[in-house]
Amino acid sequence: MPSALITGVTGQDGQHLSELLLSKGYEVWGLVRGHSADRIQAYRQEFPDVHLVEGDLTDLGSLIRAVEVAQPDEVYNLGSLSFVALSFRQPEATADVTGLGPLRLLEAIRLSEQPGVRFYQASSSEMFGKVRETPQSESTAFYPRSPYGTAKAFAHHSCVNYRESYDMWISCGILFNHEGPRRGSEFVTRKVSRGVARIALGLDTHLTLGSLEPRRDWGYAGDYVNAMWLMLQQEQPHDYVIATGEAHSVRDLVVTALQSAGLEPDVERYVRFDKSLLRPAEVDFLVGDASRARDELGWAPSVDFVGLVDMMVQHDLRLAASSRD
Ligand code: GDR
Repeated sequence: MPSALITGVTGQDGQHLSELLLSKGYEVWGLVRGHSADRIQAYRQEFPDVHLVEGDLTDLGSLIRAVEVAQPDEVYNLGSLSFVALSFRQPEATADVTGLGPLRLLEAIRLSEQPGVRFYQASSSEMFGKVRETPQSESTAFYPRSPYGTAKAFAHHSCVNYRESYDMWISCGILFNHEGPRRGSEFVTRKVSRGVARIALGLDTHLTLGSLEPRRDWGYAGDYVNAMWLMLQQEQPHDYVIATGEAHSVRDLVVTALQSAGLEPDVERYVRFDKSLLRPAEVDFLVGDASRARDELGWAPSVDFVGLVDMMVQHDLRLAASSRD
């Protein structure tokens, strides 16, 4: 039975990946910090078969112990401080967790003398930031626009360097935005799907957003964790862009969500602007070229933009209706 250690196990991707690996017969270990009890409790209830091991990406000793306990064949590093807006307010914590965290985990694996471990790093399209070319591929130069993006770029380069220096088995997935009903409500897709569901049920009259102009390449998180697993099953480690190849603006997102809830797609009526939601530097337009993943991994997304938004809105309509009753 192969075993896998997942950091960030209670997050959106951690949950999808837990589900996937358990269904494939893995022994799954999740790294959790001691003090996020509510989240851990909820995760435990949903995934009673996952073993939890305590550790923190800011603490090398705890990572060494976690690797010792779990004895993983595969390590998926999904843990990070992942909300871009927050990274501007907590740049140092972001650099520590999101940037140095993966480096510490690589050191823990290197020191563990388990040479066969395969490592997945959650790299991000935020590294492309102020894009140098469109669409972005594995060879596009990075130009991050946030403390989060710079931390992810550091982590990405560290992974490449460890792969080349120590012959470690490391693959980085450069994932574009990936969403779904498990997404946290601070991210724009979930904020919109929840907000629109509440409007449709008469619980709210509007939702409040920052800029409606940024464009993103939004895919379904369930599809994206499958790509992570596929990357670690290859003969050689490599870095892969994972994206749908289609971009939509935040405005398109609102229109599609309103339609999915059966409301008039009248953005001016339902959305209020709050300038405090603008970021000091914005990423205007991201769209990925996932040809390598398609050709080498046989990976393709199964959910398109309208299907994704509809899945989230319908989920939040049910949720809002049940909490109202
Ligand atoms: P992003 O995701 O920064 O792309 O990073 P997010 O959903 O936060 O923002 C997407 C775009 O929407 C604009 N926006 C708003 N965003 C939020 N959160 N709330 C608002 O009210 C709002 N109004 C407008 C943003 O300015 C932005 O342009 C996500 C994260 O999951 C990262 O961790 C991950 O690495 C990347 O995707 C790929």
